[in-house]
Amino acid sequence: MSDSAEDSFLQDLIDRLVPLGLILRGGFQAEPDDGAPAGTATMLLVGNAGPGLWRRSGGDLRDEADAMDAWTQRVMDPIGDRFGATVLYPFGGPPYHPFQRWAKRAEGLQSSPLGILIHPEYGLWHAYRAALCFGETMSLPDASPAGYPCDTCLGKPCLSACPVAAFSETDGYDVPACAAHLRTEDGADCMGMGCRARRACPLGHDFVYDPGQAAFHMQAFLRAR
Ligand code: B12
Ligand code: SF4
Ligand code: SF4
Repeated sequence: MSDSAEDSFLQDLIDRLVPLGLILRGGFQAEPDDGAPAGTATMLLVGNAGPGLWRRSGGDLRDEADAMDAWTQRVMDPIGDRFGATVLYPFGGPPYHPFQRWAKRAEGLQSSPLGILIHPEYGLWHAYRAALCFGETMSLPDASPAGYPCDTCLGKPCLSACPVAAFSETDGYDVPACAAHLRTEDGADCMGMGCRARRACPLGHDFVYDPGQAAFHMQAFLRAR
């Protein structure tokens, strides 16, 4: 593809994602140890940030198990067909595709002390929904390191905000302690507004999920435990 054909190809893709509340989250040239399907030359990541996905497409979720995953597949499979890409999803495992590793390559992000990738603009309020795998090599802008705000974050409030100290820099995330708390009356705050540790981060305040969206994800997390 020529550079201008690639530009219009990417713009066409973006134009199909935006009305759904999805965004193109960068891409990279696949290396043999990336875990991409054989023959993949370029991977593009699709995801969401802030309340946009919920506001645009939340009403299209159906009353079914894993409703967000099912919706994602319904909208992304046809996009993959149209653009000639194999679509991979972050769900459906184990084993899982290494979406966070791919995201680090695509956008130059790094892990926060919570395990979630921190984005300089979106903070902790973003996620990945699909990866598009192409056989052609596309020229993509290099993912310049996005900067790592956690290094200079005074007091790292995310690590002390959890009422049951489920996060620690040395021991990672104590999932059973978190889930047990969420099942109590005191867990209603996290269940209704989203993880308090995530909310304590000073970055990305304009992207904090709407309460309905946060509650949806917390319920899905707890159901899966
Ligand atoms: C299994 C899983 C979990 C497990 C265990 C996480 C763990 N200890 O590894 C559980 C159920 C606990 C979990 C919880 C959450 N998860 Co989760 N999870 C995954 C999943 C499906 C697979 C991870 C994996 O094993 N990958 C395989 C390895 C080989 O891939 P990798 O990229 O090389 O590995 C990375 C991860 O393991 C990560 N990691 C290590 N420890 C932890 C701890 C946590 C909490 C997380 C999120 C990641 C993480 O670091 C590795 C190197 O980068 C991914 C989707 C995916 N396919 O990646 C989402 C994913 C990592 N989760 C995500 C999210 C948002 C959450 C929640 C915040 C969901 C919520 N409630 O809203 C919660 C966090 C808890 C909370 N209190 O809110 C996002 C993170 C997005 C981002 N900004 O980085 C992902 C990418 C899903 C998505 N659709 O975007 N998750
Ligand atoms: S509170 Fe600070 S250390 Fe924690 S995720 Fe936010 S920027 Fe990083
Ligand atoms: S959801 Fe609540 S209990 Fe669970 S880790 Fe976050 S702050 Fe802690």
